[in-house]
Amino acid sequence: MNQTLAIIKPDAVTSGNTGKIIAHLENAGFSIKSLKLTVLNRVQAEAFYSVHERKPFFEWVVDFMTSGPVIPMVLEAHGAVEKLRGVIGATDPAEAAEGTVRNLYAESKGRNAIHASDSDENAEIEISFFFSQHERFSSG
Ligand code: 3AN
Repeated sequence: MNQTLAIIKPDAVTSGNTGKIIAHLENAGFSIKSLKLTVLNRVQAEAFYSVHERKPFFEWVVDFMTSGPVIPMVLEAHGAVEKLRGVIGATDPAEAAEGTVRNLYAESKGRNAIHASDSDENAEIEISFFFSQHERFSSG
């Protein structure tokens, strides 16, 4: 079993799609190992998106991710990182495959409903960013 980090973004939380997205992820076969609702400050959002700090959308993404509550969660499944990327779909909802989370719930390339880690290495870093060891459920 592998773990990955998902974040339901402010657009989806504010528009009332949290429950539907969580149901979608569970129906896809993920087991939730940790979850909380929190509000990021600018320092946290800048740190989380630091790999994008030279991109033209960096300020925009920091503004957006601090604009309302987010729901980070640790998800477990076989091949969790790749599986979740498939379930959420492409960054731009116009390109996201039918039935993916972004196809169903994203508004635009920026307001795109959900984040998912892009590698096992980043999953571990991103999980640790949001959850301490004792907040992470382990069945084994
Ligand atoms: P993904 O979230 O699919 O891994 P990345 O890593 O290319 O996508 O981008 C990280 C985040 O930056 C996206 N989730 C999105 O919120 C934001 N982003 C990417 N491209 C744009 C853009 N052109 N305009 C606004 N925000 C963007």
